[in-house]
Amino acid sequence: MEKKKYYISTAIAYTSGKPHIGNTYEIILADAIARYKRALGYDVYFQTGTDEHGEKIELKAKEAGVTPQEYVDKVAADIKRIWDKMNTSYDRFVRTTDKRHEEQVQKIFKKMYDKGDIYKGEYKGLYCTPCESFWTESQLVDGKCPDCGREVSVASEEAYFFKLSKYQDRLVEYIESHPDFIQPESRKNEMLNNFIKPGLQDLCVSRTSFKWGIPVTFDEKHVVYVWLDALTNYITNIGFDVDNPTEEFKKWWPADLHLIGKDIIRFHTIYWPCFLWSLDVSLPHQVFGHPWLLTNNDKIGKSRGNAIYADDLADLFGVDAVRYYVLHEIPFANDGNLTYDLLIERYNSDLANILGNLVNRTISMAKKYFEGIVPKANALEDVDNDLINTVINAYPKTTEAMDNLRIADAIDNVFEIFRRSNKYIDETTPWTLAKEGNIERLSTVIYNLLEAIRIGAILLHPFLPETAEKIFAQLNTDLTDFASIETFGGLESGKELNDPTPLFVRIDKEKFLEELAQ
Ligand code: ME8
Repeated sequence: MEKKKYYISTAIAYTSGKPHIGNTYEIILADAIARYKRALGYDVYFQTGTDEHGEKIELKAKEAGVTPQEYVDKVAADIKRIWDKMNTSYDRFVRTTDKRHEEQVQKIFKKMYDKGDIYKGEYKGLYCTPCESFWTESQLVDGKCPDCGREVSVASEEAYFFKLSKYQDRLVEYIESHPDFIQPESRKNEMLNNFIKPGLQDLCVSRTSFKWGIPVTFDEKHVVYVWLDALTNYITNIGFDVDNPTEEFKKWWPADLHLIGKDIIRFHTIYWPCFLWSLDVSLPHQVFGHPWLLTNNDKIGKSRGNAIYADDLADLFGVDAVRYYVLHEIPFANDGNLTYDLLIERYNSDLANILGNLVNRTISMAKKYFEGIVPKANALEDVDNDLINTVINAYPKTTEAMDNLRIADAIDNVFEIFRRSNKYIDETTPWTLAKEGNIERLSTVIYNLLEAIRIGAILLHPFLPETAEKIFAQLNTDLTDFASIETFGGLESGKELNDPTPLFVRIDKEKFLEELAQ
């Protein structure tokens, strides 16, 4: 049977600077979804990358005394390094300075122009002549240029515009008849009521005030507006061509999910659909605007000086601890908060206590009582059924949560297996069974625990791949696919376990925070 395809993308990160933990959250979230879909048997294509043009980048490069290309090469490499360090399994890392992308953007712009969807007009704004910059009313400081403080005057320059207004009714109709297109639901209403229904203005899609962009082929003093350039990455990199779309494009498009942050939903659910319609291309199935990660309940900003970086956190706590924290702490629709304090608490309570201790205790008991050989489960009792039910039900429950993009709930369902297993140890007290010489029952209890851990690790894999692999290695099992967790009892008796090694070493919070402050 042919595998069902699944195309997931993240936003492409600005190469204006090093991405903070909030930006990195997105790639980790996408990675968990992509890995889960692969484990379910989907043929997955997972795309991420960098957004490299625009005035801000041109300015940053100037400040740094390098060319824009040198600047973006360095930042893009840093972004890729962080994505790799966080163990994300993207299939392609795209860059908007890639030749193929640039050529297609030029063709796309031309096609829209030939079709009449892009026309030449006049951009009117408040202009500061010495700075050669246009400003909007709200950008002014005391009615003056925010850069140099001089007077601005009303001026106009020629620019190309995209006819958003032409697609307004179609967009309203589409969004209303496709309730899953924009998620979460609250965002859909916000887009319809605050932005689309009040009326769409035509969009200025070219700039002449700076050079670092993709030139318009038939009018070279203009560069393509950065959002038209950036959004099209989702099609240009899978073989889209205005004249002759490739088989690759036909295979993957439409995307199943554009995963993006809440601040850029507008671009993805208003501009993007209209651009696609202009090209006679169908729309992606879903756009999910995830909430934000805050630090100390404050917005993270590079200029605010409160940026926390994923690679620094990973050096301190390990990659999977960071993955766990961000996946677990950001609910479906509300912002999540990150502090060192909270991270250490979660680390100690969930990773070290609930998961790490369970695995360590269970394997140690198997070593002690059965010389490390997986025992047989012959003496089932009622108390076992509750454990087994919890373990078996976790799979469909986790899948359902993932299907609804409730990733924090999904990972919590997996941890339910570990919490239940710890309780099972308290209920069955294996050490008492050993003392009583009740080997039949002790075998069953240890087997059930090992099997619960195996199933839990398989479900955990998409979220914390490295930890899951460490558990598989300790269990010495190759039975690691989703098909092997539909029934309880797959783990082979008679196999020898490997030595237990601690997965997460408890952190002394006070001491750690003190050292960090030094
Ligand atoms: O927006 N928490 O790039 P970007 C969670 N280049 N997510 C956050 C966040 C936070 N604190 N801050 C930002 C861009 N994000 C464009 C995208 S796509 C065609 C072009 C998210 O580097 C943000 O919402 O500013 C976006 O989805 C991603 O990080 C990259 O942000």
